[in-house]
Amino acid sequence: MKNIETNFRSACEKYAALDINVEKALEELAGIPISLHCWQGDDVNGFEKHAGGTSGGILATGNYPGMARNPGELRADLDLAFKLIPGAKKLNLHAIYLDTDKIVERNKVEPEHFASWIDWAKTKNCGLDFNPTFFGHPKAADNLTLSHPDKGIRNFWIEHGIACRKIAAAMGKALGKVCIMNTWVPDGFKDITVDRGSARKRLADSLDQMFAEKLPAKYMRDAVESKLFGIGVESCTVGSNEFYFGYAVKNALLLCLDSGHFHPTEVISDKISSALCFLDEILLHVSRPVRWDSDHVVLFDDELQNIAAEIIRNGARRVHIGLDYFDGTINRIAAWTIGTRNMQKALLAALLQPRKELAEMEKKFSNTRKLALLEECKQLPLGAVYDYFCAQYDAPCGITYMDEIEKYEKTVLAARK
Ligand code: RNT
Ligand code: ZN
Repeated sequence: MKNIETNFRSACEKYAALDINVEKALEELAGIPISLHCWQGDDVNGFEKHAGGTSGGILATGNYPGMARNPGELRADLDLAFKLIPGAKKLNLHAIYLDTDKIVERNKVEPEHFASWIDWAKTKNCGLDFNPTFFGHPKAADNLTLSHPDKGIRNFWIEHGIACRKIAAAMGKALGKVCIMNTWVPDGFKDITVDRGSARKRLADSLDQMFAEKLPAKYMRDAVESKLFGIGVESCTVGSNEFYFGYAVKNALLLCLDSGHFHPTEVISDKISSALCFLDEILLHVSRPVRWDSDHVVLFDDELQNIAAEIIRNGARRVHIGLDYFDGTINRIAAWTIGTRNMQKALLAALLQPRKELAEMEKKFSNTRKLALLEECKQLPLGAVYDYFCAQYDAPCGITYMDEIEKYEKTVLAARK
């Protein structure tokens, strides 16, 4: 602790030389919640008795031992992840993570099926986010749900969406913290698609029905998530970026930007300020695309730092941050911990930039000095400040979090056969 404190004080001096108030940055960081995606804990399988798992272009690979098999195990794993990650957090649930022994059809899910999650969130003093699950189900076998040509199938999924919005509102009400409900549907076509227009009109019509009832914004808000393609739906995704950008603006919903859902050279960091010109709030699914996969563990890479910088520069209050990746080849608790801590470090780096000075330089076309300063910022002692933040929250500093994860792996995960 003594070292942490000493290193922190000397870091503060370095930042002070650039007129940056580190304590203020840490206060701001503490107020920015990151929503951990429950589905990293069990490779998106969920706990339904009759369906679940991935389909519709998403896929978790790997068979690292110790996957959570029920809500109790998932919560125990999350307890550890929450302990190892400092700062404000939320938990993001999917509808397939209901906690009940009964078979409950998707269109019949109710808040009571998530009572144990709400209780858990109360003990953590954290908010919940929610997602209807439009995949891993016989009625999604054609990779079409809300845009399916069959009205019966569309209605089933509309009912699911409506049921989920009520659950999201109940979560927000019970916890006194707004619940963001994100709608992603896998709908798409494998090969040449000749009537994209009709499919998109059906999707818009189904969404209109699903979102028809106004629910209190202090309890729940709706987001819609676009995608470019998935495995098996390579040629046309009905809910494309243009579709949802238009739909969100028209209906004043949140737009969800997932970092893995665009062309390889297209980045979401550049989309944040555009979306915020037309929308009050947006949701991010921070992820990392690698070739065909959109969901690798989030790294502290250039794009993550750019995303964080845009969040801070455009107002963190308007950007809800969720993570969305699933890796079954490494310890799943470590996957949460590494990705979330990286997101936090990137936010901290952005908070510790001389933002005003940089913007002034840009305005005055002092581009050489701006570039020089940006490069200097890369040498500032971010790690010493993050260690101090961890210590403030009794979270491990540096890689020592792995010691606890390895201990848990030996004692708890190894027993899950
Ligand atoms: C799929 C979307 C979606 C899912 C989760 C499980 O490509 O990114 O957000 O990953 O809902
Ligand atoms: Zn996503």
